[in-house]
Amino acid sequence: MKRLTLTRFMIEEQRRSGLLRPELRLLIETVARACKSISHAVGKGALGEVLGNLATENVQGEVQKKLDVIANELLLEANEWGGHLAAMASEEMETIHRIPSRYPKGEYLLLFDPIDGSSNIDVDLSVGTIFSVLTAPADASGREITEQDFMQPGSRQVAAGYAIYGPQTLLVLTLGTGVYEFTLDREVGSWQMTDGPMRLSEGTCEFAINMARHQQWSPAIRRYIDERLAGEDGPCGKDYNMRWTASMVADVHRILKRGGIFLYPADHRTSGKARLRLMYEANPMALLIEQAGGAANNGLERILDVEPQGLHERVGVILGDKKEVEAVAAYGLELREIAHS
Ligand code: FDP
Repeated sequence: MKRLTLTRFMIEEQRRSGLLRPELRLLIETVARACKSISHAVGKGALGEVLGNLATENVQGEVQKKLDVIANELLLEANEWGGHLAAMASEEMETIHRIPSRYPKGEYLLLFDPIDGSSNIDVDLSVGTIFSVLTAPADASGREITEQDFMQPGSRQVAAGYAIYGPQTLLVLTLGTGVYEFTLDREVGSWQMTDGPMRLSEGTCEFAINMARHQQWSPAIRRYIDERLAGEDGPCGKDYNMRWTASMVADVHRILKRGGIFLYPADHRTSGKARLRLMYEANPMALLIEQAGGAANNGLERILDVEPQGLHERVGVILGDKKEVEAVAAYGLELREIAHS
């Protein structure tokens, strides 16, 4: 079967819409190439001496895994010299990474979580790379890029996606006109389209949440989950399944493929302290989910409308099947009360 490669897909998209700029195409190709190298490193595991922790912590105070740092370096190196970027930001770096003066600069800003779900690395479960692309403000050309230039809501993303390093290595991408999946042909080294435009199945009775954190949930989240756990005899009148892989990429990918809802709500007890990062986790995933016909909010508002206040800001995340996300929001009066108290 002849499949469309990532390169050809983007060239055809460029011809079709005239909106996809060659520099953005180069950026996506470069990120995809770096993801191939990351996939290779992940796949080597203990043989490549890439497993385990380093003695360092990242800006969030989390112990860095060797692969966090390796993947971060691979993405920085691959994207530094092509002339398509103004600057980069990563979960693993406290502040932004400007393009060194010896290289030409472009207009795009790239944000990434080099290895998402890193607690899974050492136990051989799926991890991934998440990325988001913004355009630098028009007045930024000719001056030094600042962190403030990144402070744009997710609705301004011009592209977003993730690579997932699981039984297969996949790249899932949106350029703002649908969501497409590419599988890495490891022998040939090319990304080949295997799904798309992807549409989220409605009515899947599956939710993903870390049940161990139930003491942090607001009354609205408790009610939503309790009603689903009540199954056929409860108000939903049907049985639900629960899945949790502790890797957002894997959980969101499952939802894109077969439906359901993912919840990592903000902590009710600590007035909204949350786990997931807005700019390089929640925003790209929210764009992908919306592009596939789903919804994404933080319990109060659409994630893509949140005005960021900081590079590493955290946000509650509820995403997936539109009806289910709306059901949580409908129970969300309590959440709103907490936010305004
Ligand atoms: P990780 O810190 O391992 O990279 O990014 C945050 C994240 O993983 C998500 O991928 C995942 O959904 C979540 O944390 C897992 O959280 P729990 O430890 O609460 O399960």
